[in-house]
Amino acid sequence: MSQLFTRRAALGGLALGSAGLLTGCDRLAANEDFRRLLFSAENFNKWAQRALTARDALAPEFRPDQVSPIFRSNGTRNPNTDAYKAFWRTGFDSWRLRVDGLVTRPLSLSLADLRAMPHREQITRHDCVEGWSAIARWRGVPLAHVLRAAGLRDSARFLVFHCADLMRADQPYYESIDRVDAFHPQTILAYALNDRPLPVANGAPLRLRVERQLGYKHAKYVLRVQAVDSLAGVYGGKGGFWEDYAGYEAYAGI
Ligand SMILES: Nc1nc2c(c(=O)[nH]1)N[C@H]1C(S)=C(S)[C@@H](COP(=O)(O)O)O[C@H]1N2
Ligand SMILES: [Mo]
Repeated sequence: MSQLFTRRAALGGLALGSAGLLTGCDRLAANEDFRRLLFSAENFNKWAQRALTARDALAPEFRPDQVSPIFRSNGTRNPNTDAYKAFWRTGFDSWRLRVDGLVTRPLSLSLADLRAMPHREQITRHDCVEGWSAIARWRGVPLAHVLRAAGLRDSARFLVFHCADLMRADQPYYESIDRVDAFHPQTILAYALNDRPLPVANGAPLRLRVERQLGYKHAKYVLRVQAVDSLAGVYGGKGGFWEDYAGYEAYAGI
C-alpha cells in the first residue's frame, strides 16, 4: 500500500507542477470540449500516469519468500447460484469460458483447454481500495494468447469480463479493460493461486489478473470475455459494477 500512496503523491506533485506547462496550450484549452476532456479527474489521472510510466511497463514482481501467508478474499466469496453450484459439483468440468463479441472465431474453452495453453506465473501485490494489500503467486494463460486464438477484431476497443456472481437481482459483477491492458504481458486469466487450483473464495475456476490496476478490476468467476467497441451498451455503461453503482474509476491504474 505504501507504494500505492507514493504513486498517488507523485501524481499530486505532477498535477501542481504541470500548471505552467498547460498554459502553453492556450489555444487548445480554449476549446470547451477539450478542456472538459482534459480536466475530468479520470482522464487527468490517466494522462498523468501515462506521463510517468509507460502503459506497458511491468508491475513489480516479488520473491517467493515475500508471498503473504494468507491471501484474503474480498467481495463475493461464493457466487452460490444454482448454475455455479452445478459447476462446482463437477469440479468445474462442465464450466466453459466463452470468448465472443468482436472476434472472428468465438471460443468455448474448458479448464483443460486453458491449462493446455501457454502459461505465465507471476508474484505480484494486490491492492484493494478498501485498504489492504497482499502478495501472491498467480498462474494463468496470458489474455493476449486467448484473444489471438479468438481473432480479436481491430474494431474491438474493450474487453468485458462477465462474472458468475449476482450483485443484485439480475446484475452480475462485471469489469472491463482496454486493449493496452488486455495485451499487457502480466494480464492473465488465472486458474492457480500459490500453486493450488484457484479457491472458490478467490474466483474459481478462473479470474482476471490485471496487475497494473486496483483490486476491483480483477474480475473473479469469469464466464465470458466479450470484445466490444464501446462500453455504452454494457450494463450501466461505466465499465464495471462498482463503476456503475459507486462511481469507481473505470481506469484504476496504480
Ligand atoms: N466477480 C467478482 N469479482 C471481484 C469482486 C467481486 O465481488 N466479484 N471483488 C473485487 C474486489 S473489490 C477485489 S479487492 C478482488 C478481491 O479478490 P480476492 O477475493 O481474491 O481477494 O476481487 C475483485 N473481483
Ligand atoms: Mo477491492
